[in-house]
Amino acid sequence: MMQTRVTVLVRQPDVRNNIYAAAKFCTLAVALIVSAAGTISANAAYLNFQNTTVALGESMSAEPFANRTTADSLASIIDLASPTQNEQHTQTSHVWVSGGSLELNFAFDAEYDLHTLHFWNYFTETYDIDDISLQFFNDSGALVGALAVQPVTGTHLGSEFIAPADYVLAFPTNVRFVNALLTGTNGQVDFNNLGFSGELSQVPVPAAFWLLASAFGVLSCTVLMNTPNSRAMRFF
Ligand SMILES: [Ca+2]
Ligand SMILES: [Ca+2]
Repeated sequence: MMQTRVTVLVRQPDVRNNIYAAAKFCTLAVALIVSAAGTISANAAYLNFQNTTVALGESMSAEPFANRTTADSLASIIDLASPTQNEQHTQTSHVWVSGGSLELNFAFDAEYDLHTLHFWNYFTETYDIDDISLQFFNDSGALVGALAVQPVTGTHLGSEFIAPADYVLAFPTNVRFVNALLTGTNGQVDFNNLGFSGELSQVPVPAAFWLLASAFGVLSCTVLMNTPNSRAMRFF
Protein backbone atom coordinates (compact mmCIF):
# COMPACT_ATOMS: atom_id res chain seq x y z
CA MET A 1 0.00 0.00 0.00
CA MET A 2 2.81 2.40 0.95
CA GLN A 3 4.73 1.49 -2.21
CA THR A 4 1.82 2.52 -4.41
CA ARG A 5 1.43 5.91 -2.75
CA VAL A 6 5.17 6.68 -3.18
CA THR A 7 4.98 5.98 -6.93
CA VAL A 8 2.12 8.42 -7.32
CA LEU A 9 3.94 11.24 -5.60
CA VAL A 10 7.07 10.80 -7.74
CA ARG A 11 5.25 10.71 -11.08
CA GLN A 12 2.79 13.50 -10.49
CA PRO A 13 5.07 16.34 -11.77
CA ASP A 14 5.69 14.38 -15.01
CA VAL A 15 1.99 13.97 -15.52
CA ARG A 16 1.48 17.69 -15.13
CA ASN A 17 4.34 18.41 -17.52
CA ASN A 18 2.70 16.21 -20.12
CA ILE A 19 -0.62 17.95 -19.63
CA TYR A 20 1.06 21.32 -20.06
CA ALA A 21 2.93 20.05 -23.15
CA ALA A 22 -0.32 18.76 -24.63
CA ALA A 23 -2.05 22.07 -23.93
CA LYS A 24 0.81 24.02 -25.50
CA PHE A 25 0.80 21.77 -28.54
CA CYS A 26 -2.94 22.10 -29.04
CA THR A 27 -2.76 25.89 -28.60
CA LEU A 28 0.04 26.11 -31.16
CA ALA A 29 -1.91 23.93 -33.59
CA VAL A 30 -4.99 26.13 -33.27
CA ALA A 31 -2.86 29.28 -33.69
CA LEU A 32 -1.30 27.87 -36.87
CA ILE A 33 -4.72 26.94 -38.26
CA VAL A 34 -6.11 30.41 -37.50
CA SER A 35 -3.01 32.02 -39.00
CA ALA A 36 -3.38 29.97 -42.17
CA ALA A 37 -7.03 30.95 -42.46
CA GLY A 38 -6.08 34.61 -42.03
CA THR A 39 -3.51 34.33 -44.79
CA ILE A 40 -6.18 33.02 -47.13
CA SER A 41 -8.53 35.94 -46.50
CA ALA A 42 -6.26 39.00 -46.12
CA ASN A 43 -3.83 39.74 -48.94
CA ALA A 44 -4.11 43.41 -49.84
CA ALA A 45 -2.62 44.20 -53.24
CA TYR A 46 -2.18 46.87 -55.90
CA LEU A 47 -3.17 45.10 -59.08
CA ASN A 48 -0.52 46.00 -61.63
CA PHE A 49 1.49 44.10 -64.25
CA GLN A 50 2.49 41.51 -61.66
CA ASN A 51 -1.02 40.15 -61.22
CA THR A 52 -3.02 41.74 -64.06
CA THR A 53 -3.23 41.62 -67.82
CA VAL A 54 -4.99 44.20 -69.95
CA ALA A 55 -6.25 43.83 -73.52
CA LEU A 56 -8.34 45.78 -75.97
CA GLY A 57 -12.10 45.29 -75.79
CA GLU A 58 -14.11 43.77 -78.61
CA SER A 59 -15.17 47.18 -79.96
CA MET A 60 -11.59 48.25 -80.70
CA SER A 61 -9.52 47.99 -83.86
CA ALA A 62 -6.15 46.26 -83.64
CA GLU A 63 -4.06 49.45 -83.46
CA PRO A 64 -6.25 52.29 -82.18
CA PHE A 65 -3.60 54.41 -80.49
CA ALA A 66 -2.48 57.75 -81.93
CA ASN A 67 1.21 57.67 -81.17
CA ARG A 68 2.32 54.17 -80.13
CA THR A 69 1.71 50.49 -80.77
CA THR A 70 -1.06 48.63 -78.98
CA ALA A 71 1.45 46.46 -77.14
CA ASP A 72 3.42 49.42 -75.81
CA SER A 73 0.32 51.44 -74.94
CA LEU A 74 -1.36 48.60 -73.04
CA ALA A 75 1.82 47.72 -71.15
CA SER A 76 2.21 51.28 -69.92
CA ILE A 77 -1.27 51.30 -68.36
CA ILE A 78 -0.31 48.86 -65.59
CA ASP A 79 3.45 49.31 -65.31
CA LEU A 80 3.73 51.30 -62.06
CA ALA A 81 4.89 49.61 -58.87
CA SER A 82 2.72 51.68 -56.55
CA PRO A 83 -0.76 53.26 -56.65
CA THR A 84 0.67 56.46 -55.12
CA GLN A 85 3.43 56.93 -57.67
CA ASN A 86 3.41 59.97 -59.96
CA GLU A 87 4.22 59.49 -63.63
CA GLN A 88 5.60 61.82 -66.24
CA HIS A 89 3.48 62.38 -69.33
CA THR A 90 5.76 61.74 -72.31
CA GLN A 91 5.40 60.32 -75.81
CA THR A 92 6.61 56.96 -74.46
CA SER A 93 4.44 56.87 -71.33
CA HIS A 94 0.98 58.16 -72.11
CA VAL A 95 -1.98 56.30 -73.62
CA TRP A 96 -3.76 58.25 -76.35
CA VAL A 97 -6.72 57.55 -78.61
CA SER A 98 -7.69 60.43 -80.87
CA GLY A 99 -11.20 60.55 -82.30
CA GLY A 100 -12.85 57.71 -80.38
CA SER A 101 -13.29 55.81 -77.12
CA LEU A 102 -11.09 53.14 -75.59
CA GLU A 103 -12.46 49.82 -74.35
CA LEU A 104 -10.20 47.75 -72.11
CA ASN A 105 -10.49 44.30 -70.55
CA PHE A 106 -8.56 43.69 -67.33
CA ALA A 107 -7.99 40.17 -66.01
CA PHE A 108 -6.59 39.46 -62.53
CA ASP A 109 -4.73 36.33 -61.46
CA ALA A 110 -7.48 35.53 -58.93
CA GLU A 111 -10.71 36.96 -57.54
CA TYR A 112 -10.31 40.17 -55.51
CA ASP A 113 -12.60 42.30 -53.37
CA LEU A 114 -11.81 45.68 -54.92
CA HIS A 115 -11.82 48.85 -52.82
CA THR A 116 -10.09 51.52 -54.95
CA LEU A 117 -9.82 52.62 -58.57
CA HIS A 118 -6.60 54.55 -59.26
CA PHE A 119 -6.53 56.77 -62.34
CA TRP A 120 -3.89 59.09 -63.79
CA ASN A 121 -5.99 61.35 -66.03
CA TYR A 122 -4.55 63.96 -68.40
CA PHE A 123 -4.46 67.43 -66.86
CA THR A 124 -6.38 69.54 -69.40
CA GLU A 125 -9.98 69.28 -70.53
CA THR A 126 -8.94 69.16 -74.17
CA TYR A 127 -7.51 65.64 -73.86
CA ASP A 128 -8.63 64.14 -70.53
CA ILE A 129 -11.14 61.31 -70.02
CA ASP A 130 -14.58 62.48 -68.92
CA ASP A 131 -16.28 59.14 -68.24
CA ILE A 132 -15.20 55.63 -67.29
CA SER A 133 -17.91 52.98 -67.52
CA LEU A 134 -16.91 49.93 -65.49
CA GLN A 135 -18.34 46.43 -65.34
CA PHE A 136 -17.04 43.82 -62.88
CA PHE A 137 -17.20 40.05 -63.41
CA ASN A 138 -16.35 37.09 -61.19
CA ASP A 139 -14.29 34.05 -62.08
CA SER A 140 -17.30 32.46 -63.78
CA GLY A 141 -17.90 35.55 -65.92
CA ALA A 142 -21.03 36.60 -64.02
CA LEU A 143 -21.62 40.35 -63.62
CA VAL A 144 -21.05 41.32 -59.95
CA GLY A 145 -21.11 45.12 -60.22
CA ALA A 146 -21.12 48.19 -62.47
CA LEU A 147 -20.10 51.79 -61.97
CA ALA A 148 -19.83 55.00 -64.01
CA VAL A 149 -17.03 57.31 -62.88
CA GLN A 150 -16.57 60.88 -64.05
CA PRO A 151 -12.90 61.36 -63.23
CA VAL A 152 -11.38 64.70 -62.35
CA THR A 153 -8.73 66.12 -64.64
CA GLY A 154 -5.27 64.98 -63.66
CA THR A 155 -3.23 66.80 -61.05
CA HIS A 156 -0.32 68.42 -62.87
CA LEU A 157 2.78 68.50 -60.69
CA GLY A 158 5.12 70.28 -63.10
CA SER A 159 7.55 68.84 -65.63
CA GLU A 160 4.49 67.03 -67.02
CA PHE A 161 4.17 64.76 -63.96
CA ILE A 162 0.66 63.53 -63.15
CA ALA A 163 -0.55 62.40 -59.72
CA PRO A 164 -3.13 59.64 -59.34
CA ALA A 165 -6.69 60.21 -58.16
CA ASP A 166 -8.46 57.54 -56.11
CA TYR A 167 -12.12 56.50 -56.37
CA VAL A 168 -13.77 54.29 -53.77
CA LEU A 169 -15.19 50.98 -54.94
CA ALA A 170 -17.27 49.79 -52.01
CA PHE A 171 -19.30 47.05 -53.62
CA PRO A 172 -17.48 44.80 -56.08
CA THR A 173 -16.46 41.54 -54.44
CA ASN A 174 -15.04 38.41 -56.06
CA VAL A 175 -13.87 40.32 -59.12
CA ARG A 176 -11.69 38.50 -61.63
CA PHE A 177 -12.39 40.56 -64.78
CA VAL A 178 -13.11 44.26 -65.42
CA ASN A 179 -14.42 45.85 -68.60
CA ALA A 180 -13.70 49.59 -68.81
CA LEU A 181 -14.95 52.02 -71.47
CA LEU A 182 -13.07 55.34 -71.40
CA THR A 183 -14.64 58.30 -73.19
CA GLY A 184 -13.81 61.95 -73.73
CA THR A 185 -16.61 64.37 -74.63
CA ASN A 186 -14.48 65.72 -77.46
CA GLY A 187 -13.31 62.32 -78.69
CA GLN A 188 -9.89 62.57 -77.04
CA VAL A 189 -8.76 59.89 -74.58
CA ASP A 190 -5.43 60.59 -72.93
CA PHE A 191 -4.18 59.21 -69.63
CA ASN A 192 -1.20 57.44 -68.10
CA ASN A 193 -2.35 54.62 -65.83
CA LEU A 194 -5.48 52.85 -64.65
CA GLY A 195 -5.36 50.32 -61.83
CA PHE A 196 -7.17 48.78 -58.88
CA SER A 197 -6.42 47.91 -55.28
CA GLY A 198 -8.17 45.19 -53.34
CA GLU A 199 -7.84 42.15 -51.17
CA LEU A 200 -7.74 38.60 -52.32
CA SER A 201 -11.29 37.32 -52.04
CA GLN A 202 -11.84 34.97 -49.15
CA VAL A 203 -11.56 31.37 -50.24
CA PRO A 204 -14.30 29.27 -48.63
CA VAL A 205 -12.63 26.75 -46.35
CA PRO A 206 -14.13 23.30 -46.97
CA ALA A 207 -15.79 21.66 -43.96
CA ALA A 208 -13.45 18.73 -44.53
CA PHE A 209 -10.49 20.99 -43.67
CA TRP A 210 -11.84 21.79 -40.21
CA LEU A 211 -12.82 18.13 -39.66
CA LEU A 212 -9.31 17.04 -40.58
CA ALA A 213 -7.75 19.72 -38.35
CA SER A 214 -9.91 18.63 -35.41
CA ALA A 215 -9.06 14.98 -35.97
CA PHE A 216 -5.38 15.88 -36.10
CA GLY A 217 -5.63 17.75 -32.80
CA VAL A 218 -7.48 14.92 -31.05
CA LEU A 219 -5.01 12.36 -32.36
CA SER A 220 -2.03 14.42 -31.19
CA CYS A 221 -3.47 14.91 -27.72
CA THR A 222 -4.29 11.20 -27.47
CA VAL A 223 -0.71 10.30 -28.31
CA LEU A 224 0.62 12.69 -25.69
CA MET A 225 -1.78 11.41 -23.05
CA ASN A 226 -0.70 7.82 -23.67
CA THR A 227 2.98 8.25 -23.01
CA PRO A 228 4.26 6.08 -20.10
CA ASN A 229 4.20 8.98 -17.67
CA SER A 230 0.72 9.93 -18.74
CA ARG A 231 -0.57 6.47 -17.97
CA ALA A 232 0.48 7.11 -14.36
CA MET A 233 -2.25 9.72 -14.30
CA ARG A 234 -4.87 7.00 -14.67
CA PHE A 235 -3.22 5.04 -11.94
CA PHE A 236 -3.31 8.10 -9.74
CA1 LIG B 1 2.46 54.04 -67.08
CA1 LIG C 1 -12.30 66.17 -71.86
